[in-house]
Amino acid sequence: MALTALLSVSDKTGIVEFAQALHAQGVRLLSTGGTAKLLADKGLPVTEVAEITGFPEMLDGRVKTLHPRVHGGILARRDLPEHMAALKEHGIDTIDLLVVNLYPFAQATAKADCTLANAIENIDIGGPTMLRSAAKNWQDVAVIIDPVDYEQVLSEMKAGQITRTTKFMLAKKVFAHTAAYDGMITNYLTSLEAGAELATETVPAKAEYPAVYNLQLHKVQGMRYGENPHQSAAFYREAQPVVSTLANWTQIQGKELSFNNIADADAAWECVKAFETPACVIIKHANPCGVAVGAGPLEAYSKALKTDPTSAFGGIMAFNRVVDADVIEAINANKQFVEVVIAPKFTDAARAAYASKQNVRLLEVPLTDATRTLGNALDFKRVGGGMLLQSSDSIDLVGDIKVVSKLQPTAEQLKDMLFAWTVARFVKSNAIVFCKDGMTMGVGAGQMSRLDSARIASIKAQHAGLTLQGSAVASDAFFPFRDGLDVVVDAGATCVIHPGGSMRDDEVIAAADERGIAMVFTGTRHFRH
Ligand code: 93A
Repeated sequence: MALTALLSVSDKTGIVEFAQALHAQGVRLLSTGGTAKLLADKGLPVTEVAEITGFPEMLDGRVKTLHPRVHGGILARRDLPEHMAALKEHGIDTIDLLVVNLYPFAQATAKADCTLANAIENIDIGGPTMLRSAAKNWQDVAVIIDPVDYEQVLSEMKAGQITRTTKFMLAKKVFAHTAAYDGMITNYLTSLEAGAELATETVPAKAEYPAVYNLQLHKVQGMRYGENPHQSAAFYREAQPVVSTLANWTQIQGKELSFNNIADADAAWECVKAFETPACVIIKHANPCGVAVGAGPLEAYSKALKTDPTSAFGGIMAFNRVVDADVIEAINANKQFVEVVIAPKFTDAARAAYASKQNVRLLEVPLTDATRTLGNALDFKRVGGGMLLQSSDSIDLVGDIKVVSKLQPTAEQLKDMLFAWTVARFVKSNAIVFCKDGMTMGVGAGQMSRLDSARIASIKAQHAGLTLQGSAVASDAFFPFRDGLDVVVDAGATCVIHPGGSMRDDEVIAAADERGIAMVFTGTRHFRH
């Protein structure tokens, strides 16, 4: 007996060609209003579902396929004589292939002017119901939710029949899809401003959270391993990553990116984007170990490397300007081994200069002055059994900075302090960053005590042979006591920038005056974990 397929799709991509191929194989076509019309217009013999249910589509299409003649035909177990007898008794035909995709809820709610009423109308009821029926009865019904599967199903049908393996795969896809679809609806509804459900006029969803309920991720690559070799991993990209974020990369050279490569490349890229002037950032284990600005990328690189050449070995480097061969030649001349270099563009000469090091991964990420300050609106952090969500740490340099010391900083000091403050935002807490002349001189990162970060930063500067005399220091949060301040002044700092706001601000300001340094409060804190 001829097989029957029911086709009911909102995304009509490829449906005509698929239906034509089914028809060519002698499959009987059943379909709903819009889909049926499209197929009939193309000259295909198609029966409307309304004809077999004996009911017209009603309630503005809310009830089209919710009928025993549809669900009986899908859900009946072909191996149970009593099921087949029940179908016969009620004059129901089996449905062997179901092709459904759902009302486009994500697209509808992504529109800024989407009303709650409009969102509600885009909640598909009949589609998921059929999908679930067919996926439950996967042994007897092949169910296609994704147009990419049309081809495989067709070729298997041509070869004889759709395999069990494929039918099971298709069923799993359905439950994953309907679960995600319901999740999306839940996220949307819970993201509405309180009371929105009572309002009748346009109710935009909470502007800050669209990225969550519209977050569509696509697997880009599996990885050999995760953060460590015993962990499995993959990279997923958003359907439409914000311009100028790392995920827009084009890899122009090098081995496949690893989990840690991508994490560090992101840290490098976000940090280098924070600078307007030509800058270079070198990252190791998610922390900057050298950041500098210069007249051009070459000078920025040479300065950044000086901060901590030891740590820079095997690092990940980012530039916010086109990289030319002179930079690559300098990297080669320094015998600096790097894992990844990221830039808005590499010139042909730069590529040629790196051609002998095919293992080094070169990534181009589009960047313009206009897109420099754009980034992800939201930040996620996985915790046991849940997820923390926050708006991203502001990209603004500082709010209102306030000089709190008796000594006024010079223009030069102010420049160095603001540079240090920008870097500190990208250093894991507790962060202490010494800078001078547009380069980092010592970075203390990720310590449980600010005092230790201060000590480590000055020790690292010593090891690199740098003098901290006359340097500026940024601290990502306030000094709780004067001891940390004393450490950085002892090391040579003459001006310090930090948020302020401690109970002992008076003690810390008095210490700055006693030591004769300039001190500036930013009023904003930049913890990073
Ligand atoms: O409004 S529904 O929730 N009620 C239904 O009974 C129903 N049956 C199919 N939505 C329903 N559908 C959906 O209609 C399908 O999931 C598909 O997205 C869409 C196809 O409609 P048309 O063929 O008229 O374009």
